Amino acid sequence: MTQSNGENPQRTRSGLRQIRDGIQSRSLRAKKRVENITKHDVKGFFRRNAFVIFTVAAVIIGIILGFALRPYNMSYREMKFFSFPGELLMRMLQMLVLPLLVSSLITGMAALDSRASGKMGMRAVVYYTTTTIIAVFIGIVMVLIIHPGKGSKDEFTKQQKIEQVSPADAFLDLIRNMFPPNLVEACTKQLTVNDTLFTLNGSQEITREEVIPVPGSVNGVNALGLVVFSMCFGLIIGSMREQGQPLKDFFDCLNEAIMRLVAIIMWYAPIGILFLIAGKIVEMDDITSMGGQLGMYTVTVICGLLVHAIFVLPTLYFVVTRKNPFVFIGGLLQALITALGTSSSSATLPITFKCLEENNKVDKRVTRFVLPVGATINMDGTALYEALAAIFIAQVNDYDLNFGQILTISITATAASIGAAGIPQAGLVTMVIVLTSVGLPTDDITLIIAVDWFLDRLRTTTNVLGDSIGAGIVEHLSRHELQSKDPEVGNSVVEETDKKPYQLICQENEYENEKPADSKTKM
Ligand code: 7O9
Repeated sequence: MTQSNGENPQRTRSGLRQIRDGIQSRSLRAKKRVENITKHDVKGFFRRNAFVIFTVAAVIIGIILGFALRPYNMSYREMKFFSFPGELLMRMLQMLVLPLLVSSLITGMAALDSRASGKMGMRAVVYYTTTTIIAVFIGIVMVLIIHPGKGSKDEFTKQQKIEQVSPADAFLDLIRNMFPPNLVEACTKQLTVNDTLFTLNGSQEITREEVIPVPGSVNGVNALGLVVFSMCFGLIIGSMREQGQPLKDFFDCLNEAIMRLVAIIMWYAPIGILFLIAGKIVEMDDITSMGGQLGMYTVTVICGLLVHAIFVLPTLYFVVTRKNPFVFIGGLLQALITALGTSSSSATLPITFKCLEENNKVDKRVTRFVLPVGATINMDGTALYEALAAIFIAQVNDYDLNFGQILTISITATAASIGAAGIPQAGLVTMVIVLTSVGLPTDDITLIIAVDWFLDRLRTTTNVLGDSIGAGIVEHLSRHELQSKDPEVGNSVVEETDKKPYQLICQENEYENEKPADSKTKM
């Protein structure tokens, strides 16, 4: 007892001390861990979102800088110097678009068998047409409700002549451009056929004049031709099995290399965007002199685009996938801001790829297939804009449109947005086609040119959003086909197996349950 009594207090004390020490050290460690976690978290948060934070900051600084420099009335040369860093970004992005388009379409098509790609293609086409028709509908409803045109053109000043285009010729150009006779030239030029008035001396007595179509070409990528070629080529390579493997590997590798270049250029993007936006704000005409009708027109377009981008597309995404659309859009922020800065959905394509694949983890087989096609034919913002602009011009001219004419406008606007990339000098030409289809004066396009640079940016952002949400929706709908581990369907595009030789992929799929321990070693 005494022993125990004598020993016990000591033991108790030392035990207590031990416990206290233990608690203290544990709480210290916990504190440290909490501190570490928070620091780590914050760091991680900034690192993960660095691009987005930089890009958003670039837009804000660009706007402030632009407005701050406006009072200095820069000369044209100075403005060009000022927007030079922005011009560089545009050139860098455009540099990557061609190899990216070709390699991603070829590998995307080669990775799927013709049945899977057919199904996925059908889904994409259904999505493109649905959203484009909805966009046109929103545009028409907006312009009819807000009614920005008051039936007078007094406030408009600029009047130029707009060249006439025959819709039939434009349509034939579109089909012609699908089949480029010279693939190298297709990377730099588009074919166009101009009507020229010729005087024919058919016989000695009669001299008659006739309009003759003369083939020519304009600068610009023939995206449609390259898309058609790459898709066919990829499909054929995919069906060639082992024989096609070297080419598959080649384009896979090309694509991977281009994506690494994109990752580097993305660091420069915020600077470029800053100067693109600031430069444009410095350059623009005085906004206060803008007429009331033009202001209302701008507001109408913005409302239409907002309804489509913030309401329709996210709802569609939610209905199909049951996932939060705004998380998805959050991952796309950088692409959207780049679209805003560059006003070109094709130049934004590299960034769109990066955002979808890395932030939103969309399957590469889907993005490679859906995004280039979307950038070429799916332009919701453009469709909405063209329908809205046509009706605005009718309102300014006090021209009453009946239901049939409004229907004609919606059909031509849809077609124009699908064909834009295949019609040379699209922007203006497609607008002319929409207007002529209902007999509106085409010269009035000049009324809206003053605000076009600004609205172009917004519709480009809508276009990019439409393409990206399309990729998300198509991926969700095609998930069963994508899950099938058929080696023929080619996991060669899926990240882990990306660089593995074909035989290894087959082996792994055969012995799925007993994967070799070092299945990641290259043979
Ligand atoms: C807007 F596939 C690609 F990426 F290589 C590709 C290359 C070129 C895709 C498309 C094009 C292309 O030429 N597109 C194009 C788009 C040509 C003319 C007009 C337009 C319409 O552009 C939109 C608009 O003005 O509303 C918008 N600026 O999405 O880029």
